Amino acid sequence: MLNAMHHAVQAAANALRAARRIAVLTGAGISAESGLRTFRSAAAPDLPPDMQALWKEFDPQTLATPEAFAANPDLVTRWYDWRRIGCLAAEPNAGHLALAELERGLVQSDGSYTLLTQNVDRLHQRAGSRNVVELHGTIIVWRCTRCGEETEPAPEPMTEFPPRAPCCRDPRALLRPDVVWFGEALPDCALRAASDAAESCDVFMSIGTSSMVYPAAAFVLQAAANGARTVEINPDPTPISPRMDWSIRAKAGDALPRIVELMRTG
Ligand code: BV8
Repeated sequence: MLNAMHHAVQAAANALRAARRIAVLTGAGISAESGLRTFRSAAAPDLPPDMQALWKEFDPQTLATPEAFAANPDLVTRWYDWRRIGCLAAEPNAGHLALAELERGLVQSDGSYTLLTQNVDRLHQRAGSRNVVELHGTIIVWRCTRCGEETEPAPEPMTEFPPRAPCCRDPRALLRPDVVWFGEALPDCALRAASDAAESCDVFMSIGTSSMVYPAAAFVLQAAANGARTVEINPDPTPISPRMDWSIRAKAGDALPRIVELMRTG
């Protein structure tokens, strides 16, 4: 690692080792090394043929809306089911595993840890993270558009689009992914947990997010305003980079294991 980066990693590790209360926000970037596309990266040439057009013709932000679902439930549910199968096939990477180890160490020493994620892939939970707040819901669970009943579809591609909801006889009752679309409110409990964590943490780490989606991007600034030290891990600069105590230009899968090792060894 370059000297400047090495210094930032060491300083961040020192601050995290001294912290009693740690909050972390993750975005699609921490799952990139598990093979899952980020929201704003370029279209991927290796998509299956029937998905190329979808990915090239549509900006995810125009598909991740209630209006898109109402207008074309077939297209939107096909896109989400394709992503769901990709999430189920992906494995947690070194970044996910390092965060789970960080949480175990802190909790064992009576500290508190909150992991706020914008990701819908549940890779943090599969890596062993316990206190995970899904700010934008999850693609692994779908819910009835009529009665709200939740279901976890089988780990294989759906065969009916849009999928009918098994819980309601009404033929208009469909299944939709249990995610928060643009223009939809985040769950109250998630907002409260995020705000509480931002208010009380000693260190707030923002990892793998372009910091462009709100209100998720605001929590690190709320933490800084409350006196927390702030760390960012992202290969690219983001709008919050200049305001971080340490902004580490690295992949999560490289920086996080190194930080956790330095926290352990001093
Ligand atoms: C709401 C789920 C109100 C679906 C998603 C101010 C306040 C409140 C709202 C707004 C506001 N200003 C604007 C809004 C509206 C809107 C918004 O923020 N728009 C943006 C585009 C300007 N917000 C909303 O609509 C939110 N709703 O506030 O409602 C309300 C209140 C009451 C009643 C009704 C309504 C809802 C936002 C949630 C939308 N849902 N996802 C799905 O997944 O399909 S957001 C979507 O973007 C994903 O969740 C994604 O996680 C999220 C953020 O993107 P990132 O995770 O950051 O991913 P991205 O690709 O952008 O960046 C990846 C980064 O990783 C890059 O920086 C890259 O450099 C880096 N990276 C790459 N590789 C690595 C890496 N980093 C580390 N390691 C690597 N290896």
